[in-house]
Amino acid sequence: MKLLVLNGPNLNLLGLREPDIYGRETYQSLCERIERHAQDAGVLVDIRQSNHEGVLVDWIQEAHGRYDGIVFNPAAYTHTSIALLDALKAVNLPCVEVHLSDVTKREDFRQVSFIRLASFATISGKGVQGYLEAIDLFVKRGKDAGHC
Ligand code: CA2
Repeated sequence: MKLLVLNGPNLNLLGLREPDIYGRETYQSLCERIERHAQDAGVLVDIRQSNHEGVLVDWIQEAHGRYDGIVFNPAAYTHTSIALLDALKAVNLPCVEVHLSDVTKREDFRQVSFIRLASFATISGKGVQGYLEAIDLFVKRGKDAGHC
């Protein structure tokens, strides 16, 4: 199984600002933990981050036929981007939406998620662990479907 892990704007700043909300772990450490967990689970992962909506749209489009699913933390674009929703719908790849913080307990504007509409699960408020659980969900889904 091959998964694309996508991260949206400002997540490259992890560990450098707002540790009370997003934790102390750096973006590099996040990537290392995802890679280690994926390897243990027998899953191939490519991890990418962009601050640009169009770049994320391009990567989702290019994922068609190359990946079995997308683990996606669209960051602030979660709450605004119909373009990302349309891209996910267009490629029709299974997606798990991940948020480090518990968005359900934050500002009103974070209660809307366009990405949720194209995701089979949302994991929120579990920090880096949320990405690892998203990988596990894909593995379980694959097993349930008899693919591995
Ligand atoms: O909780 C999450 O993972 C979010 O997707 C993070 C986004 C936020 O807009 C979403 O509502 C919830 C913000 C990402 C910004 O990341 C930073 C990390 C460190 C310092 C500053 C920003």
